[in-house]
Amino acid sequence: MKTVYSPDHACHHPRHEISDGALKAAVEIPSRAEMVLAAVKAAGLGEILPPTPLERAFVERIHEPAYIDFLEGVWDETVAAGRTEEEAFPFVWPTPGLRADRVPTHLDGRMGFYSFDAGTPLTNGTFAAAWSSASVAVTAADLIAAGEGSAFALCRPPGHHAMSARYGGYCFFNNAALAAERLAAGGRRVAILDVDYHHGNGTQAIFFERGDVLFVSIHADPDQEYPYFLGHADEIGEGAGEGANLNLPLPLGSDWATWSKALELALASVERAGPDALVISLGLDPYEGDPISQFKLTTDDFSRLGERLAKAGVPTLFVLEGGYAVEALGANCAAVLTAFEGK
Ligand code: Q9C
Ligand code: ZN
Repeated sequence: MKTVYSPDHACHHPRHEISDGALKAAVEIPSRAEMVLAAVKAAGLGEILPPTPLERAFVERIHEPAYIDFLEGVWDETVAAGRTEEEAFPFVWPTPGLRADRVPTHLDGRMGFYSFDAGTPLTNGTFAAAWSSASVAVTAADLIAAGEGSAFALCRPPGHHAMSARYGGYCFFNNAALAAERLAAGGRRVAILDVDYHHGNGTQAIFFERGDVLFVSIHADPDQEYPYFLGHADEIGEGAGEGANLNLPLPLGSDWATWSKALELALASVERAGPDALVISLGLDPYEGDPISQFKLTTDDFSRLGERLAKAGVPTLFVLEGGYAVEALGANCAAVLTAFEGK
């Protein structure tokens, strides 16, 4: 399996994030991607390729032009406002009862307009890193389009929380959605299976009214876990997308016995859709040792996941999402990918 990787992820290097209402050490940090890269090299997974340049017009199929402009310019605005912190955070949002039909001119208004949480630090190099991450995903999708049976997009920052015009959950561009769009644009039917611990609210929202891309997600119950406001079982899609969205929320503390039952339901739904390509939003945060998550998957369970996904028999693109147990990230990622390869 080929891996697509860019060192430009390291341009996004937050020191802090706001988590549980307080300023904490950031967990979505460059060493995550470096650990995963080292592990795929050590495992001999296959060639490691750089991304090809990404066309803005293609990104605009998923993200609003004004949102792309905002992300591209926000750090200059931050500096121009005289701010000297290493990160910038929003703190006010157009919730129901406030107006969302005007984009404010002030930096704090614009940050709030284009985000949905305060937990996602913007830094000097965020746009460069997020753009490179999206490029990695689309380049890897092109490998599948060219006939590869599998590929790994070593994306950082992650993407599945990003909506068409809102960042959040450490995500800026929705890498998996861009990859799925690339494959769907070639006339393929696409399924996305999101195994990150957190619900992929951005990916769901992007495809909610589309019937050509199935979205299935296994995640912690949003009543008890981030992102809190999406990811329930009654969200089944709308219009042409009705029936093309499946959420499988699980209780905190779920282990492989529980999780693998949801996986079987997820794959049964994928099988019914009969896709030409499968995109896995590969969050490694269901791991028992993850510092911000409360599922109990082991490294061996990640091997079981890879083995089971291979049995689906569909060309499969793995897109890296979350996972914050930095020391175990490489082993867990390699477990999925090498088991998929039957190694
Ligand atoms: N106690 C991804 O895994 N913090 N994003 C939640 C709840 C935000 C996770 C804190 C978690 C975002 C891609
Ligand atoms: Zn996650």
